[in-house]
Amino acid sequence: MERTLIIAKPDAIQRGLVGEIIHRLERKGLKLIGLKMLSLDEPILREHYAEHVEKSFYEGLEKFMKSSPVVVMAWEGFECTNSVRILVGATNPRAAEAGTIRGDFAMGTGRNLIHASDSKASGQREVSLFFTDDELHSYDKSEYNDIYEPHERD
Ligand code: IDP
Ligand code: MG
Repeated sequence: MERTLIIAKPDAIQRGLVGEIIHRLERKGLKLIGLKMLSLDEPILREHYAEHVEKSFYEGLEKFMKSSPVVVMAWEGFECTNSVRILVGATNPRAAEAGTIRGDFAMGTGRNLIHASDSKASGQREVSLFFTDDELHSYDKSEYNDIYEPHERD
């Protein structure tokens, strides 16, 4: 099953929105397979945000991501990366649709509450960057019969 990485960023921790983020992903029908709180350092941020390291906003982004602990989560679901990006909303929260996490709760592009993997391949890469195999849990989710058709559960 496809996996995707979510980070509740320092602004979500400060504003008490971690529960809201988890709630939205849970009620969508996604399966939580890993979760931990940690403080990010420069090496992991440079790797995670490799595509942005040369950009003008990177220095501010790194400083912000180190400003308090974050909560990282691995979620699983059929074609979950794309569905999660739709729930999360546009990078600039002022342009994000109402009903999305960023659209409902954020205003600043550099304070957009949440990271979500942007493709199936980056989901796979990012989940293994933040979690060891031992930290990822395999279990049956009884609700799946009511969430998916049989061919979507494989
Ligand atoms: P995404 O988080 O929606 O995938 P990316 O383009 O991958 O957006 O950018 C990664 C993160 O870098 C954003 O979530 C945001 O926190 C920050 N960022 C991106 N563009 C800007 C900008 O123009 N100014 C400030 N921060 C930015
Ligand atoms: Mg991105």
